[in-house]
Amino acid sequence: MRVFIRSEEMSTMSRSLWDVGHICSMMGFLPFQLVLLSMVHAGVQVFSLHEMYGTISSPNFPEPYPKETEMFWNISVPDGFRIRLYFLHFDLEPSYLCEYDYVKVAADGEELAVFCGHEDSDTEHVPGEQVISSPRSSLSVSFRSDFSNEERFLGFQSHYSAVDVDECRDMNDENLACDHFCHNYISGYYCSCRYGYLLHSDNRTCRVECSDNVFTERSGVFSSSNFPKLYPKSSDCQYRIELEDGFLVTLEFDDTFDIEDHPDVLCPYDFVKIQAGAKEYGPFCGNRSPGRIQTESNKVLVVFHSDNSGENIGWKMSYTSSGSLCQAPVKPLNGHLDPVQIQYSFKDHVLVSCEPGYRLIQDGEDLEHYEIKCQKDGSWSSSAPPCEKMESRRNS
Ligand SMILES: [Ca+2]
Ligand SMILES: [Ca+2]
Ligand SMILES: [Ca+2]
Repeated sequence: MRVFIRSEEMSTMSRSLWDVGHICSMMGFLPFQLVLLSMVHAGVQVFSLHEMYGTISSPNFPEPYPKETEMFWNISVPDGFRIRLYFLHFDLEPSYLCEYDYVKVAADGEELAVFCGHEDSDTEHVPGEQVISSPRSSLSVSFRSDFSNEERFLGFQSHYSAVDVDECRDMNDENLACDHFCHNYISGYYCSCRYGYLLHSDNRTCRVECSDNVFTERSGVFSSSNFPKLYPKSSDCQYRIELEDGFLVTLEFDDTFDIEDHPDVLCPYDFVKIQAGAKEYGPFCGNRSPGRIQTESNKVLVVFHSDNSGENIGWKMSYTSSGSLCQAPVKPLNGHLDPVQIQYSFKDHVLVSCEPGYRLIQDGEDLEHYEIKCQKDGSWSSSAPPCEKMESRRNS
């Protein structure tokens, strides 16, 4: 039966001793306080371990450990490793919730395990075969014995070793995981990308080179890379439509539209922006297609930015262009125009010709055909020359 003072009473005692020391020091008895301090802290021994493996055991092991002992081992290994700790021998004084003597294992300020008791009888609190793994590259072990031991307890012996973290398998943080391929090696890992992609300077995400798309045709179609599959991360893409002066570009986004967005902030992650002359459209993101945008420019720059996370499909757009309109040309008498259209616009060509027996007369010469062009200012290059009867021309 234990008749000793338990820990709470001990700490009360220590505290009152401290108070005595404190009062004495205020009264000028400094030496007494210093002695008292070393008494209170005398039991705690702190060790820093930086080796890749090692042994930690209770004092005097395998002889019984002394009472009133506090020891603290701080193990740290290089980044990219974690620490595995296990016990080969364990024999501490048993107690309810290990409040007498114990071994505590902690990491990053969190308690991972508390052990006490005999290996054979106290299966609840002994480590047994358990292997403790630190979440990161440090781990601390503390041992404490109280002021009495009812029997001879031999203490413990444990071993630790640094093991490589397989970041490819154990990566929980999405913000650190490789975008495409992950390669583990001892003490670290690296990422690589599928063919056609480049590793971003974050060494993690895979970007594409997509800044040199130039379209000079009067109409066309383009989209985010991979559309309608997920678009690449960490990319800044540029699509330029460059048409001659006199054309106006109209853009039409496909209904399938999916760009990472935010419920409260306007397109903070990924976005499409359009610059057309002095006008800007966007930023656009989310799931609603911007639809049709009628620009007033012949030069349009579409910019698409994606950040380093998220999985979205992207966008697709087609563009058309229209030129300035020309009034329908006047058909010469006994002549015809080809093609006949409801509307004529910049760059349209019209071929003027005459009915059989008639010839076009232009500057005193007779011609079979004559071509007129709709110009960028909406005027025709010239008017259609008249058709004259061959007979009358010969007779004249
Ligand atoms: Ca004890
Ligand atoms: Ca590794
Ligand atoms: Ca994103």
